[in-house]
Amino acid sequence: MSQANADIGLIGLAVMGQNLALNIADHGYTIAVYNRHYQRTREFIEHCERTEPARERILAHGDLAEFVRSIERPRRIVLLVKAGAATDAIIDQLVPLLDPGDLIVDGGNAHWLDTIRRERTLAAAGFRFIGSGVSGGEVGARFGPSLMPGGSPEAWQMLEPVWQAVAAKVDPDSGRPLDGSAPGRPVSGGVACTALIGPNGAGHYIKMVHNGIEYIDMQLISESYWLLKQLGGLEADAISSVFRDWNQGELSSYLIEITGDILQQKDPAGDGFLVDKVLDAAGQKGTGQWTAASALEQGIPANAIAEAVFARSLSALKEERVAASAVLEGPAIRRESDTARLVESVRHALYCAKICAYAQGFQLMAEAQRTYGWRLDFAAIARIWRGGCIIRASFLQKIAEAYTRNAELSNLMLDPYFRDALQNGQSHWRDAVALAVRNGLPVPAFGSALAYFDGYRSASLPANLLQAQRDYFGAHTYERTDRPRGSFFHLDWPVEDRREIES
Ligand code: 2AM
Repeated sequence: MSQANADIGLIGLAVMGQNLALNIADHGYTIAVYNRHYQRTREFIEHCERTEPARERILAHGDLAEFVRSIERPRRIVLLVKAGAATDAIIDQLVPLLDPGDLIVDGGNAHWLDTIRRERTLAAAGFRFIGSGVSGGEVGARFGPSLMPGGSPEAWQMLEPVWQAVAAKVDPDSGRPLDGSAPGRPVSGGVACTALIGPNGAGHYIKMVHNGIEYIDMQLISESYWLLKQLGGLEADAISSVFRDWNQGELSSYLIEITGDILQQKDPAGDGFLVDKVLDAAGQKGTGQWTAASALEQGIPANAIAEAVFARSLSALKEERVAASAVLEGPAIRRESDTARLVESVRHALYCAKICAYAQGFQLMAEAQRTYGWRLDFAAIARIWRGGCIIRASFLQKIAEAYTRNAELSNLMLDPYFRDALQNGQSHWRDAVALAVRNGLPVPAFGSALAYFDGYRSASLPANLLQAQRDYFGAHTYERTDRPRGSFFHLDWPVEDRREIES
C-alpha cells in the first residue's frame, strides 16, 4: 500500500482548481490532485513542470482510491468541481473511500441549500464538511482569494491553517490589499481575508450575496460611464481618466480600477477603443439571480441588486431593442455643457447608490441569519471582502468600521459615516437621475437605489391606500394609525351599511 505523503488533496483541475492547488503548494503544503478525466491532470502537470517552482509538492493521481490513500489522516480534500449534480456525484464516489473525521471542502459555487443538505448528510455519517465561497476569479485563486467558509468549528480547525495561508492579505490598519502575485513567492504578513462565517451554508450564502453586490457595483459603474458618454460627450479615454481620478478617493476599488484600464484599451482589430466595439448584451451565470430570488423569498427590499440582474436580462434582448428603437421614440439627448459639474453629479450618484446597494446586501444577510439560525459577524464579513475578491474596495473598511461601532446596526445607511455621505451627495445624485430621466437614458441602478433611499427614510408611504385596496377586494384587513400595531380591522366596503370589524 502506498504511503500517505500529501498534506491535503484537491479534486477538479479546471482553471480555479489548478490555481488554488498551486497557491496551496506555494505555501509549503504537499498536495495530491485528481481530476475525472486524466488528460486535464496530465496537462496541468506538464504546465507545472515548465513554470512552477512548487512543482515537486504537487502529486498527481489518476485513480481516486489511490488519491485518497495518499492523503494524511484525518484527510482534508478540497473540491473544485462543477456545482450541482457533479458535486454530489464526486462526494458519493469519495465517501466509501474516506474514514470518519475526514473533511471535504466544497470550494465551488454551490447553492447554500445544497451545502446545508450535504453538511447534514455527511455529518450524520461521521464526516466533516465545509462549504466555502472562493472569490477573486482565476488570479485570486492563484495568488490570494477571499475565502468564505461555512461549517462546524471542528471542521474549521482542520482547514483554518491552509485557508489562512492561501487567502488574500490586507494591511491591518488601512485595509488595503497587499500584492502577492508572483509564483513561488507568496505575500508575507498582513491579515488573511478569511474567517469562519457560520455553520453549514453560511459561507456559500455570503459568497452569493457578494456576487449580487458585484452585479450592482458593475451596473452602477456602467451607468456612470453611460451618462458621461451620452450627456458629457466624452470619449472612452477621457472617461478612463475620470475613473482613474475617482480611484484615488472614496470610490477606490478593484472594479473602478479595471474600468479605468478597460476604457483606455484600443481596439487591437481596428481603429478606436475596444469598449465601443464590444456588443452590449450582458451574460450571467446565476448567482445574481439567486441573490434576487432570496431577497424576494425573504421579503427584503434588495431592489437595486435585483434591478442589476434585470438590467443584464434587458441588455441581452439586443435584437428586440434594436427593432424597438425604430418604433418607440424618446426625447432627444441634450448634451450638458458643464462637464465638470456632470462628472461631480455622477460621482456622488455612484457613491450614494453604492451605499444603498451594500445596505441591501447586508440587510439580506441579516435576514438570512434569522431564517437559517446563523450568527453572522458583519464587521468580519466586510473585512474578508477587503482583499482578494471582485468587490474589494476601500469602502469595505468603512463598512467594517460601521459594524465595529455597532454590531446591531439595522441598516448601513443609519451609520453616521454613511448617513453623512448620503446627506452630502444626495442632491447631486438626484440631479444625475433627473438628467437621465429627462434625456431618456436608462439608469435602473441609480434610480432603484434612490427609490430605496427615499422609501426607507419616509415615515409615511402610500401603502395605506394599498392596504385599503387589499381589504376592499380580498378582506385582507388593515391596521389603523390611531390604534396599536397588531389590531386588525376589516370594513364591509361595497355594501350600503358599512361596518368596521376588529379581528
Ligand atoms: P473534467 O475535467 O473531467 O470534465 C469543472 O468543470 C471541473 O469539474 C472539471 O475539473 C471537471 O472535470 C469537473 N467535473 C464536472 N463534472 C464532474 C463529475 N460529474 N464528476 C467529477 N468531476 C466533474
